[in-house]
Amino acid sequence: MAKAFIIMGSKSDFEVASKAIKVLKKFGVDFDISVSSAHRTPERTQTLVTNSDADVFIAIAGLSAALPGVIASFTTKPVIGVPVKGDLNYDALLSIVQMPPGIPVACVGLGRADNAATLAVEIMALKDPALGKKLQEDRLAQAEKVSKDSVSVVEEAKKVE
Ligand code: RP5
Repeated sequence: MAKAFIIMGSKSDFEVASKAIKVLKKFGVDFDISVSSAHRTPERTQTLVTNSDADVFIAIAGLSAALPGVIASFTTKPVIGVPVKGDLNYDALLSIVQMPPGIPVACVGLGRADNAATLAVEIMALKDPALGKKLQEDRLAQAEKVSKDSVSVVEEAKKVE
């Protein structure tokens, strides 16, 4: 069974991580979760990654946000980085995006752990048709919501004076 591994640089990243947890649970995807820092616990990070049987890593980190890159240095499995917003808007985002050639990580928007989880599910669905079907159903549900929202704004627009 496919599995994701959510690693966050600090417990303070949990609010962002919970968005990924919600999506993985929605799709019924198994996951491990842990706190480990690229700088504070480098050996622990290496051990977690090298001993993991996960298919995809979701790495959540703020500030210098080295965690996704460090995880990628220990595995050839896909790593999706989630930059956490801090005092500066783009520090973590640019840090995660700017990997050197040959050691890529994917990077989603600031705090967008939900998208990281959806991307992880899409990767795992390549070898899992049942999961692929769930993704298609989810896309359909999103499209239906847009249609409903469109009908409702037409009604709302009539009330605006
Ligand atoms: C990063 O530093 C963590 O990912 C977190 O986003 C940020 C602050 O960490 P704490 O000081 O809250 O532990 O490494």
